[in-house]
Amino acid sequence: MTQQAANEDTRADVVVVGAGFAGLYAVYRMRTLGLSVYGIERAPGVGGTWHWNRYPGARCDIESLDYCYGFDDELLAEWRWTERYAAQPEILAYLDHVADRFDLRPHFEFNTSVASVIWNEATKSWLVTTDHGETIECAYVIMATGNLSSPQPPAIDGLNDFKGTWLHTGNWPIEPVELAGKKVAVVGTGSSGIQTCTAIAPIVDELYVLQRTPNYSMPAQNRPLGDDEVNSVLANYRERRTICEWSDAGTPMPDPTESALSVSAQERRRRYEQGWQMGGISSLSFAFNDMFRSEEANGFAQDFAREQIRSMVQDPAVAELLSPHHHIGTKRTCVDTGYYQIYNQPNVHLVDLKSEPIVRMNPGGIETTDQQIDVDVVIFAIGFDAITGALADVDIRGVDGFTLNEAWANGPVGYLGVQVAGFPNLFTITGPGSPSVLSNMVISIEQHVDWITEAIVHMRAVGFKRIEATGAAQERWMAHVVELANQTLYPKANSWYVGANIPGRQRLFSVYIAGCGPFRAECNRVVEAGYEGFELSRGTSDRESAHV
Ligand code: FAD
Ligand code: N01
Repeated sequence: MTQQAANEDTRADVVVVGAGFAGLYAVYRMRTLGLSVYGIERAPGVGGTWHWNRYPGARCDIESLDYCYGFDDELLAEWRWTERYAAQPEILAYLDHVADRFDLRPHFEFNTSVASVIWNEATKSWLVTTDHGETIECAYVIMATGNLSSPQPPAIDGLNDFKGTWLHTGNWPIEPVELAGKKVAVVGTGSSGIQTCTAIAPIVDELYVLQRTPNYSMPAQNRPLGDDEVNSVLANYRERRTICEWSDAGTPMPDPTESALSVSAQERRRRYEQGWQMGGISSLSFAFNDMFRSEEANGFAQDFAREQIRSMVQDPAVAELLSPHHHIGTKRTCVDTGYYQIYNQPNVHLVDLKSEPIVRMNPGGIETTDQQIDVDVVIFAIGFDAITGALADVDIRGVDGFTLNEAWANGPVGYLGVQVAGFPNLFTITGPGSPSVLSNMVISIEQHVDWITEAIVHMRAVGFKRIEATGAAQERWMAHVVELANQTLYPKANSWYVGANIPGRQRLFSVYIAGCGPFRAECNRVVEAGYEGFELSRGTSDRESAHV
């Protein structure tokens, strides 16, 4: 942390929490406004998701050429992605490069967690306190804390009795973990579990995959990116980026326009097969426009996916256990390179936790109702307290001591994903009510940070110092978000999207399902309507530096 970043008495115009894609860009944009920025990050370095998730096989499922920043042409031209879907080390190297190229690192206090963020009505400023006991007073707070950054801890009896090593995919050590020749159990078969199992199956002695619910996984059809391909994409990159920004998912794929019910069975199959060859998370969802809306259309895609599983897995009983039966896509679809084929290896054993639940862990490994599984290493790929976890962990108190956890007692709410009513000048990135986790997150992150930056520019231009979403606007917006979601199959699934993976959590589908383009249009409209739904006022903060 340098003096450039914070004033001597630890005041700053803006505190940014988090140094992932969102926090890095937020610091960059705030600095371009001439504001003093104080960044705080729990990890020892930048990267966010890509710092923490170093498990074997971790990689993105949005194409690398789109899962990157678009704000700087020189950055785009100088960075060369080597694969269609980059692996974790490459994405982390990219974010390290961004941090150095734009000199962002000195703005951050690393190895530091924010413990509380308290609004002071008297001074109209925020007091941000860290776990080191330091307090920073600031005019604005940007919580760039991530939607998938709070790993769900394993709650299994006897965990501490286990004599081997246990790890969580979402908090993987920086030091190399030796798995070759070991007996390993992986608990959980979401994206992280599927990637981990696929990567380690060839090197471990025995692999036990403990599956509670099977998930659909699409073939990545990953491949190296050659210079010619990259050059041709970069030659028209602005056009491609604009398409991403105005699309539903934040990707350059054209949004589908036809119903699966409007074509013959033969034509449907042809399109699914075409999608399967194309690969990626949208292999089946880009074929037709009603996969997420129509039980029947979804059923066709499910049948096709289960048929693929049966064709890849030799043992029909194992194939059946691996075959999901929920609406495809309503739990995040996984993307793999050879996942189903690992079950044809003699060292890979599928354990069906539905028929034999875990009883406890013990010194040797995991005891289920049917067997003792002795292993050297247990890898928990059991997911995150998604969307709310990182923010709920911080003691955030707004006007009149109203806490964020009170605001979210009935599920996460927000206005346009950037603010929660009752918390003036505090911004969230890809928060509730935005396309967030259903979009290419980097597209969404840039849009949010740009919107916040423009809002601050506007406030400075007209002499306002306080911006706050109104409760009425937030209520209207969330009602719209929920109404749109209820027209789809998404809310029916027991997914982390609705908080179903956290026992006792109030279910709420808080993601804006209409997608990036319609969301961007609404955010622009709100600005054109004079920041409709936000209260802007002069405030009287005497804690802002002269240039704010
Ligand atoms: P994060 O990257 O999560 O960064 C948040 C940071 O805030 C973290 O470093 C955390 O340590 C810090 N933080 C949180 N709370 C505190 C606190 N109290 N004090 C201090 N620091 C704090 N999205 C896609 O669009 N495409 C993909 O292909 C994709 N792949 C993914 C793969 C994995 C394995 C995972 C887990 C997620 C993936 N995602 C993907 C989602 C991914 O999280 C986002 O794309 C993006 O990286 C989020 O960036 P962020 O900066 O918003 O949050
Ligand atoms: O977590 P998950 P994840 N006992 O919640 C099981 C992104 N991501 O880390 O379905 C036994 O999806 C649980 O079972 P069930 C992406 O957005 C992207 O894999 O609840 N099992 C499930 O199988 C993704 O969606 C990539 O019955 C338990 C699994 O653990 C999000 O991050 C890669 C259990 C958790 O799956 C989260 O993915 C990785 C228990 N007590 C992550 N508790 C890309 O490829 C949970 N489970 C881009």
